[in-house]
Amino acid sequence: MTETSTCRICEGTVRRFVDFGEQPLSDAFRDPSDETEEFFYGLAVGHCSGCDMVQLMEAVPRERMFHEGYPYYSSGSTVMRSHFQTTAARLISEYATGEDPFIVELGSNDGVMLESVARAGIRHLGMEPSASVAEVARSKGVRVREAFFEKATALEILEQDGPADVVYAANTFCHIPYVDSVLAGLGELLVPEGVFVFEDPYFGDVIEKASFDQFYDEHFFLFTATSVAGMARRFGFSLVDVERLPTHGGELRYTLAREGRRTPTLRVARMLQEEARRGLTSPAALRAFADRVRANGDRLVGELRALRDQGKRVVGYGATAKSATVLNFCGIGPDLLEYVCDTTPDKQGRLTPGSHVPVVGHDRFTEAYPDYALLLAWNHADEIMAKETGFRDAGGRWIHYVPEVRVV
Ligand code: DWN
Ligand code: SAH
Ligand code: ZN
Repeated sequence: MTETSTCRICEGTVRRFVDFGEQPLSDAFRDPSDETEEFFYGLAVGHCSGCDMVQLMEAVPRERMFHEGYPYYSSGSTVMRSHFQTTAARLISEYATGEDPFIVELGSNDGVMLESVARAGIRHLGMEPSASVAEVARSKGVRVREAFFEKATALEILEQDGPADVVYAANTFCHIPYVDSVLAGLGELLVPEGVFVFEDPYFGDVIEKASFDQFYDEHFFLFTATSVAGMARRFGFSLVDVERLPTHGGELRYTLAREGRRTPTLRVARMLQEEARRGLTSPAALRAFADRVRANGDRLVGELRALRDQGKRVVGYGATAKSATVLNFCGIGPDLLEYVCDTTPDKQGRLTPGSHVPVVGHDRFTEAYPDYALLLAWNHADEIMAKETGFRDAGGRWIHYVPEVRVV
């Protein structure tokens, strides 16, 4: 893997700071009878000193990741469902105040957020290229267009529906290397005072928790307030608000408006100051992160091998996209994990990408509790711990690997 690449934001030089080697597509759960060759790409992460953006060194073509077989359904978590209901209520009360408001969502997935907007009778459109999840959203009364959002599709929306008051994107903008096209599209689509609100995993949390599995094919960028403020400026926008969210292991919600149209909140300045003080992307911080990744990976494999040698039953909990990075980077396969359980029907009966651990339904877990469960869906720990008290009562123990390897 090369040591440098060209920055997607400023065309400066991106320098690699961590390399996870060859990786499969994180959401390409394999049919056991599939004999075609599995697709791999080089997963390494770099930092651009020109604009401070953290990004992957290599982009996977978008059609390989987002298509009719995309298996991630956002409504699979109770906590996330309630998060998106609250979000819909806020978007409506803050931005749907005009005569005939129009709300657009990028990456609307199974309609988890827009179903509340549809129910409120507000004009809306979900942009969602993955047919599998778009279909579920439609069945909930959500209006969806099955396409990638970019400048060309933004212009088509504008022509058909007129300008949008707010465009929202959760866990989607960081999936898009072609930000120039998306921000140009937003420049066309939004009303003059319109805003782009988006939330994505926060690099500040990745550094703090060494949560290295936030890096995988779909997560092209890991943003900070500093890098987003710079990116916005470059494309005629400014960062006017920022808010910390507890979702997905720590995220930031950013609000962009056209330059000069809205006054930035105090929170923006405070966040930028805090990031500068923490030195989030300093060479020392990036080096320390890479060291922790290796150390935690080694410890995790060591723990799993020890348990196997003691004849313990160990399984994985949650066939997350993130876990592709952990399992493949650490070389954890069916010799160390009996199965990974997951509530998503589309993932069950398949094998985890690259590492080929069977994915089974949640029933398998409760029918005969294992001795240990590796919490791959660590970002949903509170929700999962609250409902899996039976596992603990049966003497089961959880293996965590974020922020460090712990058995509890
Ligand atoms: O950014 C992304 C996020 C929003 O979703 C996408 N690129 C892809 C996906 O990433 P992920 O797969 O890492 O997301 P989650 O939400 O951590 O995935 C949780 C997985 O665990 C799902 O497959 C559902 C499953 N699950 C379960 O089996 N039991 C989840 C919960 C809460 C449970 O109780
Ligand atoms: N917003 C949901 C889904 C996140 S998964 C949530 O937070 O849970 C990312 C989603 O973005 C996928 O459903 C994928 O199909 C979609 N996506 C990827 N590129 C996109 C683009 N250019 N425009 C719109 N959606 C896109
Ligand atoms: Zn740059």
